[in-house]
Amino acid sequence: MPRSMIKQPNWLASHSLVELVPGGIATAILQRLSAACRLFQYAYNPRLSPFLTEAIHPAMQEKYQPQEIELAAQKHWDASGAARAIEDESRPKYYCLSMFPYPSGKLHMGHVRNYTIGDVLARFHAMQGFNVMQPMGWDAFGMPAENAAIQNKVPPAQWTYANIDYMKGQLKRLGFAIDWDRELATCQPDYYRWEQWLFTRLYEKGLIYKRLGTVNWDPEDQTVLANEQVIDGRGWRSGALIEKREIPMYYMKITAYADELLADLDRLDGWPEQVRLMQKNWIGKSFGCDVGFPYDVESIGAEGVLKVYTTRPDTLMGATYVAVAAEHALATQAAAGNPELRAFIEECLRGGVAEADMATMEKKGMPTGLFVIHPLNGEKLPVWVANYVLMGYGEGAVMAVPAHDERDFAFATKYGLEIRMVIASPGNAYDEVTAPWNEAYAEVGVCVNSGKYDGFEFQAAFDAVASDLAAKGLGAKRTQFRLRDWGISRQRYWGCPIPIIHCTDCGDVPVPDEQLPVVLPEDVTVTGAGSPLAKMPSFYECACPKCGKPARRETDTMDTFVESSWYFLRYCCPDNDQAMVDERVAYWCKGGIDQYIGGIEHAILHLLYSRFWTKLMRDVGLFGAEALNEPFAQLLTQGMVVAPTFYREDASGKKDWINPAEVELTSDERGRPVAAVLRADGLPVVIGGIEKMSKSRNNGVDPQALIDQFGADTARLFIMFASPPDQSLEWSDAGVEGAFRFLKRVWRIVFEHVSGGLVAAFPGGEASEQLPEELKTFRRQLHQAIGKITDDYGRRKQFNTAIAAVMELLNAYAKLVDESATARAVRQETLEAVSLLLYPIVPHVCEALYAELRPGQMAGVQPFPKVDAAALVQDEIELMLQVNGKLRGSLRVPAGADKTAIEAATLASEVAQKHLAGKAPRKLVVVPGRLVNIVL
Ligand code: ANZ
Ligand code: ZN
Repeated sequence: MPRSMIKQPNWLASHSLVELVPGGIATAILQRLSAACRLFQYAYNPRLSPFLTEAIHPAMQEKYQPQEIELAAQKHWDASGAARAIEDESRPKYYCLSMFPYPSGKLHMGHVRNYTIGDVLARFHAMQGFNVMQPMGWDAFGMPAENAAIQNKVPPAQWTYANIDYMKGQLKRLGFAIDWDRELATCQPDYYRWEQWLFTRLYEKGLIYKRLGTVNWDPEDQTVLANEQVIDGRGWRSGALIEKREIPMYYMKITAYADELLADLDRLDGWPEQVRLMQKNWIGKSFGCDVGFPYDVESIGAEGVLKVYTTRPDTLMGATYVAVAAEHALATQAAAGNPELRAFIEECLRGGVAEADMATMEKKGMPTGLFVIHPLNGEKLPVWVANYVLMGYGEGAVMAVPAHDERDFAFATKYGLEIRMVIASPGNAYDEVTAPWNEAYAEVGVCVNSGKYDGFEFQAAFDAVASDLAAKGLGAKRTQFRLRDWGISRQRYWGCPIPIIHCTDCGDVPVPDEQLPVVLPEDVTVTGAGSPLAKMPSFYECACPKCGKPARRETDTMDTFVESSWYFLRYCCPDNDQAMVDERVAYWCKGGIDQYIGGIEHAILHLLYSRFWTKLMRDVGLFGAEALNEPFAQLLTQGMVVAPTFYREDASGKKDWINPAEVELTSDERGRPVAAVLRADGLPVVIGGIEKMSKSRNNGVDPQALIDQFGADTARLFIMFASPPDQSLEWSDAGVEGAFRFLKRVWRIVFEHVSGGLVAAFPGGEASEQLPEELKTFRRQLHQAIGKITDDYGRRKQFNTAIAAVMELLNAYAKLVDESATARAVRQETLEAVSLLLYPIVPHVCEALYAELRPGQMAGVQPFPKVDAAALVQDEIELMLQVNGKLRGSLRVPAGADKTAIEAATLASEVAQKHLAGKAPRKLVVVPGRLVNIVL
């Protein structure tokens, strides 16, 4: 067909369809023919797929068929290596990291959410021209594998690898653009050997050391239990009363980095403030003072000083007793002749040591009958044993100031100990008159009842007390951290073996490099009673690397937090069998990993340990010149996935939780559930609250069922649409169906357009000026949406609003009436843009749609749509501006401005301000398109 016969606007002539379609004019015609006539209704065939640059572009399938489209797209991405990340200095890099999963069996909705967020960011940045790396791996060591092994009698390794296999399949089915060449599992020797290697370096540097540590000992199972395996003081399996035991353990000296870990928090401005605060509190730097209380020799029977640590030396004159931890030497001494006290101490020792419980638990104590002397006023103060004093913090003893410390207050009130106010709050009603107190006044203020310190403010009192104590040799200022060294020994099997050999002559000898890795035997039987390693002479019998004599290999393994503290660095170079990391870390991690995404439950330990390991590796010199100080530049903590709960109660009041999938709901007109029945028996079930999806409430929705029914794109779209990434997401079947309907609608819109034949997209720029008003207005909306969505993905990371903007845009699209060739070009432009705008979230369907719109082209490699500045320009018109009917000037307003807008512009004009002089006009007369008259 000669070109002249096709009626087309000027810009089309120079930007013809022929150039857009590889294969030339013949192809273009064929396409039009086949699309327009629909003679050949090809079933969607992946091999003849629109993803391939084949000459014949089959007619678009009318129905949205996610399963076929998604598999075809995935196949194509795999074949083209779309997600492969290759170092390329010429492009800015974007390292997009999601917290790797524990291979528990199958993905849960929290995983799907986490990895979808990561994938959206990865794909968006790729379209923005970044060289993107999105890796994935497996946090593969840990207790659940051992529990499963006991239950199912399969070795933990076998169970773990089977789970990895299955879950990897699920991740692939979700279409995440993961570079699987970088996959790693922490239970593989070629991963953990480097951890062992670093362990030996750190051990030699004194950054790992051995000392006694307290563990939970189950006397019946003869095994050490993790805190979570101790339930009400008893072993979870045996039910035996748990004892505290001291055993040798390895510790990492994280306290040596406390100051740096704290100071660098200030630089992490890409992290949520809340997480920084949690880390800050965890590190817990406190400025305080040691205070010595000389023994009362009469009661204690010896000379000595009881040391306490306080952050409030300004309250020293208000100390009315001292309290020591159950493990404290004075407690032990007093218990010797006091069976009641001994029983109390034993009770304390059995209790959990979880610090979180300390604040809320009931304060309990007993007097020891011992006394100490107040260092400044010489008073005799009683010594108590109290369960709220921790042995591991400060000196294991506190000076108690009930008037100004909540815990001391609760304790003193309970046991009738004296409460003496020494801090007055300026402008507050706290004084002697209001005593007895209802609560402690824990703020700072001005000293009262404090002798020579009366009238001193906090810092002045702090300094004066500290120097008076120092003069007596009974104290000095001291800064300390709450952070403790990290005990990494675990008496478990399924973990990374600690690379130490115990020799009777040479002591603890690190395993030499050439003997690494110390491989964990995988073919074992786990019974739950003690570690299998300790029963395997083939594992623990060895020769001392130093003297060659028979020696014993350490059978403890490392805390699994160790593996997760550096996996993100290994992703950069997983294939290096000569070194832990190499120069590729410098490329990918320069300036920090660009985005880290994961659950808030890892806000403290995992992130802190990862920061610590990064600094350790830096100091061992592993990063070369490009020293990496902090691993994660940007952190996004995703919100919880919550869902309704359903249950039935049995006669004893025990709740039987029922999965939402088994329940049939009846909702009121507003969509709120009013009744629920169990599908199986049609009888009612109770509707519980909305709670975090969990096993214990049986309210998890299986992502697999969702994918099977609607496809991955619907799952991804629903999850991204239901709420912003950092907020909690409420599961809703109606929402899922809505997401599916939306994709069907997009499909139909494109189908209808494509059926009318393809055209070149409207090019924008200068051509915009000639557009009729309707198209101009619509294009303005299109390009405003592009601008907004770009900002939503990039800066705001709020994908729900990006989706909403596309929805609005498509509503406007549906209302377009213009059917001209130009309008078709604008429609083409819009639909191409929509396929790219939605691509990061629903890449499969967008890949298919884009291939229909631009045969032979792939959406994923296109640049993200750009705003056409020309489209944003609003035409202005000029109105005459009169005052009392006399022409006084003119007013420029947007062409489409309504009456209210014109009135506002009038009042804001210089002319109006001058003539009105602050008064309101009597009247404003607007003659649209012509003039405004201000009547004074
Ligand atoms: C007297 C006092 C008066 C205190 C007052 C507070 C308020 P941070 O900031 O976390 O370092 N403390 C010291 N050692 C303790 C231990 N082993 N177990 C439990 N509590 C202990 O907290 C320091 C404060 O915690 C110290 O300051 C001490 O109580 C308490 F109006 O001393 B304070
Ligand atoms: Zn030896």
